Amino acid sequence: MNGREGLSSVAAALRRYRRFIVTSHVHPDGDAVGSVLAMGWILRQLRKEVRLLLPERVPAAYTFLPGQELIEVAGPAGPAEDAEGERPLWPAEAVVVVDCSDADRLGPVQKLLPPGAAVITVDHHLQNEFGEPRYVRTEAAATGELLYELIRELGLQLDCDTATCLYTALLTDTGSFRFANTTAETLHIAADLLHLGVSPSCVAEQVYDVRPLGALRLLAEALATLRVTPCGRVAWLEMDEGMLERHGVDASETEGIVNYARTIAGVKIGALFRGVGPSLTRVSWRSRPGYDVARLAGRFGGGGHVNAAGCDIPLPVPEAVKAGVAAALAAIREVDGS
Ligand SMILES: [Mn+2]
Repeated sequence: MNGREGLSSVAAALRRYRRFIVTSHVHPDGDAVGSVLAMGWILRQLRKEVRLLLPERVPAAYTFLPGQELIEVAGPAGPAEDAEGERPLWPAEAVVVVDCSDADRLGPVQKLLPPGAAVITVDHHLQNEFGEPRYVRTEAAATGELLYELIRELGLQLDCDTATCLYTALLTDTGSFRFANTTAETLHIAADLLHLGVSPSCVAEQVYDVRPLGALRLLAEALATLRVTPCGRVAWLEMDEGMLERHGVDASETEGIVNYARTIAGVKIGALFRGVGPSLTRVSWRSRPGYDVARLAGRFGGGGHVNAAGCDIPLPVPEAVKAGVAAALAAIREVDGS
């Protein structure tokens, strides 16, 4: 169920069970972290036992979020394997998956989930593969928007800390309320969150303006690779495997770099090709309204949103660039007709 019935079925499921795990996708972003924290708060308000679990640690930009210290990590920093090489399962009757379209995107979290647990989903991605109960609304700018509705549905009184988590989810998934997914509803919710005491300047400062020096050096090196096709409609940036290490930053600092490729006048699709292995390239896609990069990413087994998507291409960067740029040009020709 994707509409209002989905909302009440999720609310009922949250009331039904007692012990929960709340989790989200690999490479957690502001919406993932903010939504996990907000869902944790909702469950505590309902007097449930809850553990928050992410596949990777919270990126530095989001460590200002209230309650983030409660998030446990399933990856290398998570619980140790026992003698049989098994990791202890987390006892829970239900797993709440927020802002995540399929089980593969849970990464190392998958192995820690009790097999019999019910799965409850709240998400806004296209092609969400989880079953009922679920509340999926793809027009929502952020999962944070859906959690705001859920909080209303449950009749809970939002506090300033949780409002800050939801505001951060909205802010980051809309590119600071600039992307095409920003609606009147998004801004109404944001306004209500400000009424609850959220400081937009403090959140923006923490998210965008407290960066390690290495992140700026990384950006400079990535921008130096900028290329544009002769027709001027596709632009892309490249990063080699050693780039992050050279600047002493983690992958979360690559977030947003792809947007520079799409900024150029005339460019319809921008991309960032990042080598993550000798024969594996991670691609982030951004597009202008009217050009569907979720479908483009889907051709390589990835997905996401219409104007922001990602995929992995099992090729070294130069070959992945060839394949990716050709596919992007083909996608543009389908729309433009030439
Ligand atoms: Mn999201």
